[in-house]
Amino acid sequence: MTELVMIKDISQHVGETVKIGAWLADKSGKGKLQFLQLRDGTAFFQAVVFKPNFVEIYGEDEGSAKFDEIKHLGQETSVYVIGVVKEDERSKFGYELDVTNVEVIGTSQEFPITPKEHGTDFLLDHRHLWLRSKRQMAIMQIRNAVIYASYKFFQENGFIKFDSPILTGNAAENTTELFETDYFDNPAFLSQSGQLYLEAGAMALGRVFDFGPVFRAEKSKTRRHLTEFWMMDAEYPFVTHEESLDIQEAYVKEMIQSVLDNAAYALEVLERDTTKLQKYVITPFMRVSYDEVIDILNAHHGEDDANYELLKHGDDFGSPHETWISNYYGVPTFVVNYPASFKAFYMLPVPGNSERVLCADLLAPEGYGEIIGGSARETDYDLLRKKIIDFGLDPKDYDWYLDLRKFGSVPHAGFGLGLERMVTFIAGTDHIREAIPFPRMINRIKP
Ligand code: ATP
Ligand code: AMO
Repeated sequence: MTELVMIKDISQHVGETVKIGAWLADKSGKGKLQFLQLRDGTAFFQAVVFKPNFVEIYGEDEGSAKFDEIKHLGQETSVYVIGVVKEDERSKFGYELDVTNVEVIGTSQEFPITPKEHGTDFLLDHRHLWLRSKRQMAIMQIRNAVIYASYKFFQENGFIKFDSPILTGNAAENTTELFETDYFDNPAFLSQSGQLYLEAGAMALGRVFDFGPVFRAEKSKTRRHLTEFWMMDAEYPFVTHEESLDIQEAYVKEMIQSVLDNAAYALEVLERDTTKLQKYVITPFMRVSYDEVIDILNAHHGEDDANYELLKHGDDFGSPHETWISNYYGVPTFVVNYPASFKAFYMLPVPGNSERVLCADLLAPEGYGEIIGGSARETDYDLLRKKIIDFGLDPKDYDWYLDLRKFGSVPHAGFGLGLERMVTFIAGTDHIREAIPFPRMINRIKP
């Protein structure tokens, strides 16, 4: 018996003697009993040490000494624990380990994260240790399930993974949010989105996707913004905007279903209401236009808010409006055809209405707000070049991107999904900082 059993698989070993490599998350008990809360990254689980068993196995002196040693182990001591797996209804997990031996691997100093109240800054300063908590483990497992589902969805639907560069010479999105760096005495920028490169990929390989870190010098401190986050970008030729929304909807549903199937324990730890998640998988997403949304907000919002200022068609709406809209529909909702004036330069105008563009933001329900931004792309060389100039950008920086419209330009569309926003939504947590192992925010770059 040399192979370690992972805690998540313990139910497959009822009646067997197993060996677990774990850390001691907590400990309780008195007299002849010690309850060890073990964690190995896959789950938390209770092991029971009963002194008379130890005396029976090891004799009075050695058995008592071993039991006393276990009684004094500190939180986060690393151990091999050997024992027999038993079904036990009293245990939250449904199973317990009847311990026959504990081997200490590494002792632990006093662990700084105690069950007492810690402020957010303290926890973030200790992020390298905070990650060991049950809740953080659960969120990281959901993140993993979302990543796995993303690769699966795209690979199974004919997309090719196409990696865009992280060091770039031009802005993809908003020039005020660029991180600049020195590139051999010339300026370079950290990528905000792989989209422009993916468009080149789509013209070469057809359906492409990219999954990597992107960077935005976000000045605002909100529950939904990081300065470094992971974006899932996809781009596809010969696809209409409506078909693009179909792809996005299928993708989001598959991610949610995959978490329900593969991270059930994590959802339980987080006490996530899974009936809501199931509903999002089976219910068609809403599709409403920006102009309808303005009317709906104006019609309903004044009812409970006397200070509400009417929105004009053409106004950008903010995060409280987004929250209200996504709660109003109760399912993920695509808001389509925003004004061109506050969207990116590369978006294709709505046929017959140059003031609106064929784009969509997908708003998650339950107040989680935008999780996807996407659009159909301008295909005409002259119109795109004019847009670049109108947006105050230098067409020379985009010569390679403009080239894509010179050699067999085709209708194409794509989208970008913020991984951490998706994870926050599926996990049902409050703040995006817990959805990434080491969050980068305006005042935080350590650890
Ligand atoms: P566990 O799941 O290990 O029993 P937990 O429920 O405290 O621990 P954490 O991952 O530590 O889970 O964090 C849960 C939330 O509570 C976080 O959003 C954090 O802001 C806060 N928090 C975490 N740990 C503490 C603590 N020791 N004291 C106070 N607040 C905490
Ligand atoms: P957009 O700018 O809307 O679109 O970004 C796409 C998605 O990325 C996420 N996101 C963020 N997540 C965390 N912190 C941030 N600071 C942050 N900013 C954005 C959101 C958002 O929906 N190139 C286009 C996509 C495209 O059209 O293909 C783009 O980047 O979930």
